[in-house]
Amino acid sequence: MERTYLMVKPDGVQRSLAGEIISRFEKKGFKIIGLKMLQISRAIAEKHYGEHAGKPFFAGLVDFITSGPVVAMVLEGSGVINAAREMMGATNPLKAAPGTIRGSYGIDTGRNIIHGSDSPESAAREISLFFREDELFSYNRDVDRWIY
Ligand code: RTP
Ligand code: MG
Repeated sequence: MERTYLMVKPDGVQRSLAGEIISRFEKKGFKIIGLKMLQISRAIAEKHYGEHAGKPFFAGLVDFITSGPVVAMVLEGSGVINAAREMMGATNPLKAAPGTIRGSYGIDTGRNIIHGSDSPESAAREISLFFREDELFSYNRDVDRWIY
């Protein structure tokens, strides 16, 4: 089964949106296999957002993502990487479709509430950056026969 890394950013935690966001993915049918709150160090933030190093918004992005606790999770399910990106909406919340997470709750690109892996390669990299193997759970849900 496909896996993705999702993270409620510091603004989402401050705005009490963590539960609402987790709930959307649970109701969709995706399985939570890892979940925790943490505050990201600058070193980990710079690794996580390494593809953006050198861009004008990089320093501000690292400042922001390390500014408070985040809620990190790993979700499992068929097509979950792209489906989660669709449910998040466009990077700029003003361009994100109404009903998406960013479209529903955000305004500013630098305060866009949630992160999600954008490819199988980044999902694998980000999952291993934030979760140890023994923090990821393998379990069966009876409801899966009503989802798949
Ligand atoms: P994310 O990685 O956080 O899930 O967001 P994303 O894929 O939708 O967007 P990405 O291009 O990877 O950018 C990472 C984060 O950097 C901030 N950003 N600011 N000012 C700007 O032009 C700009 N562009 C990107 C956003 O907070 C974005 O989520
Ligand atoms: Mg990205």
